[in-house]
Amino acid sequence: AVDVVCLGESMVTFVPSRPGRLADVPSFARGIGGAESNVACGLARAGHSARWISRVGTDGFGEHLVREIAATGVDTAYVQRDPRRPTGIYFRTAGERAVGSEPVVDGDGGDGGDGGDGGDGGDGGDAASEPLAEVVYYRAGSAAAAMSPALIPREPAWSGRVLHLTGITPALSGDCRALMRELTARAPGRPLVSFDLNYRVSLWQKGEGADGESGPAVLLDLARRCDLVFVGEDEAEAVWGVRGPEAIRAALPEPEVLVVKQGGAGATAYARRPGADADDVTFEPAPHVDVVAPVGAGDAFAAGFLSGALRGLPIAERLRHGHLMAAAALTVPGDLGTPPSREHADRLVALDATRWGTL
Ligand code: KDG
Repeated sequence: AVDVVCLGESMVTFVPSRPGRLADVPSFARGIGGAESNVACGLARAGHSARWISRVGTDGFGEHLVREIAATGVDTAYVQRDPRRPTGIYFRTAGERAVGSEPVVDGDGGDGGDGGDGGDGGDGGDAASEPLAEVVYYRAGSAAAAMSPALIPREPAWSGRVLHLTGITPALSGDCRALMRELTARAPGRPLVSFDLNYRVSLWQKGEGADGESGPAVLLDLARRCDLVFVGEDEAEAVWGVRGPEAIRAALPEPEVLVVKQGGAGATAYARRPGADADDVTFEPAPHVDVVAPVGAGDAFAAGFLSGALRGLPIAERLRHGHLMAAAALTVPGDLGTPPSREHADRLVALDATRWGTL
């Protein structure tokens, strides 16, 4: 079996070639984005076998996405092409904070922006002095929004040791919500299901996908069905009004492992051993980095953590591998950084606490 299957929409991304607002910039550089394919690419780079399942149009953007993702070593054999619907695209500026605190960028207000420095992660930022990120999606009616239980059967989605999903998919359409429920159903043959909350407020509020369903309720229900859940502390507050790691765990006791990302401070994992009545709680600080762009950092964190889990490493080391991968993503403008090799990462992860703290 493949190590990890990641399922979700990816998009061609347009980022201004020069700093500025969407209203002003004259040209854009093309990149690729998509939380789940980012995780697949991170895992492939860390030496694991990863498959990405999605749908794209038969347009050039779909061709570009599949080619770029496949080039990182990810298996794209199960990506479907839809001749009637387009590939989703989106435009974003490089600012670190999202307009209206919309948690679209993996930074402040987003999915924790893991590993960010004080200016980026969590509450440390000075809102007034940080540039705002603008994000505009063109993904309503996309090929991926048509993903449904009929189009995406359990097999191949359940063909890996782990299935990684995010809270973006259920915001895309009713079909996508039905698929998420199908894939997280407790039934024979289900692999370990990993879920990154990835609360995208605009998709739930403005998107045609939500159809009046409440994002917070849908996301809580889905998270409860999963085995491993990643949540940003600020994101949990935005979606459920729950503050702090302890309260988040209390609100979400079902997953065997819950990882609460605390921005630039670090991350706390709550892990319940079978038969135990209390969690093992592990906090690992994030190394300090100068953030270039927080986008993609949460995905990289998930990839690093999953890589450590697949290798059977202790929880503290999983968290540290997550932080290292996130640091690589935080220090490049695009979604995907270049993480250290596995050997190098292992040496960094093994540093004692004082040296890790000053990385
Ligand atoms: O996590 C990074 C993603 O935000 C980005 O790649 C785009 O998947 C994306 C989304 O839906 O926001």
